Amino acid sequence: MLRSLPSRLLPRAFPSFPAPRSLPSFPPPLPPLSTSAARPLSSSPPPLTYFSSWFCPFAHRCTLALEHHEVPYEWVEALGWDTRAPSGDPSEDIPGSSRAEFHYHHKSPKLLACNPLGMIPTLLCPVTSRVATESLLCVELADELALSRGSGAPPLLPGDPWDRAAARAASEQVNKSVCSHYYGCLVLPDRASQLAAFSSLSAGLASFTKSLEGGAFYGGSGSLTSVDCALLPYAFRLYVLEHYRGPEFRVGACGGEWAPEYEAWLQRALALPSVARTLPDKERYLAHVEKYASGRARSKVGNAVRRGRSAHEYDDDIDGEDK
Ligand SMILES: N[C@@H](CCC(=O)N[C@@H](CS)C(=O)NCC(=O)O)C(=O)O
Repeated sequence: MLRSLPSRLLPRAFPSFPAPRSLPSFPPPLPPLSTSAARPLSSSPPPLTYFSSWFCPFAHRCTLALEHHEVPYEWVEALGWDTRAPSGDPSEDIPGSSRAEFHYHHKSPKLLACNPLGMIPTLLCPVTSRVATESLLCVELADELALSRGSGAPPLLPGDPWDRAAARAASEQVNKSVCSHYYGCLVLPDRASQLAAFSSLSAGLASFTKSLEGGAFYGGSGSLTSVDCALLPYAFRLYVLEHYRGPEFRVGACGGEWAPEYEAWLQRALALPSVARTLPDKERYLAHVEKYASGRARSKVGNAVRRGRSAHEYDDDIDGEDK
C-alpha cells in the first residue's frame, strides 16, 4: 500500500481560493516506494497529480481505479465551497422566507491551470504535463497505465475490444440511469419529480443487478470492473436520499426483488480493502450534501438539474459558475 484514505484524517476545513498559500495535499506525501507493504509497479515514474475532492462521487470513481491498482498519486484537494448571498435573480429558486446563503465552488488555481473547466477528477502526468478529465475516462486511463506498468491487480476493463466497448456502454448507462437520478432526487424541488427520479434510479439499479449475471461483479466477473467503479460511489451514497427525502427513497422501497442481490453486491464491493479505504465518512458526507438537498448548491451539475436537465447533460457555459 502506498497510501490510504482514512476518513478520520481527512481535512475538516478548506481554504478559500484564490489563496496566496499553497493548497493542502491529501493524502500526505507518499512514503518511499520501498515501504515493505508496497508492491511497486515495474517502472517507477513519479506519482500522478490527482485533482480530486473528498466529497465528489465522480472523482471517487477514479480513486477506486487508482487504489485498485495501487497506482502512485499525489492527491490535491482541489474543490471547496464558498457561501455567497443570493443575487436576487428570480431564477434562484429558494423562497424568500427561507433564503439562506448559496454555495459556490472555489477551485484550486493549479486545477484551473491544467483544466480550465475546473472539473474533477483531473489527472496530470507530472512528466509530460498531459491531462485527463472525465471520471469514466480516468478509470480507463488508470487501468491502462497500471497494466502497462505491470500491475498485479486484475484489469478493470476486459481485454477483448468488443467486451471493452460493451463495458464502456454499460458504464455510460449506469451513469445516466442511476447516477444522474441521484441528483434528481436531491436537487429537484417538488416531491413528484423527486419520486419520479427515484423510480428511474431504482430501475437503473435493477438493470445493473441483472448485469451481474449471478456473479460477484459486473458481467459475472470475479473481480471489480470499470462498471462497478462507475456505480459504487453513488451506491455508497444512496443512504442520503432516505435521510433527506424519507423512507420511500430507501433502496428496494419500490418493491424490487433485485434488491437483496444488489445489496449483496454492494456489501461485497465495500468490503474490498481497495474500496474500503476510499470511503468518505458518512456523517460528514450527509452534512456536505445538505446544500444540494436544500437547493443551495451552485455547481454545474446542480445548476443543470435545477434548469430541468439531467446531471450528465450539464453545459460548461450555461451551468458554469456564478449562474
Ligand atoms: N462529467 C464529469 C462530472 C464531474 C463533476 O461534476 N465534478 C464536480 C465535483 S463532484 C465538479 O468538478 N464540479 C465543479 C463545478 O461544478 O464547477 C465527470 O464524470 O468527471
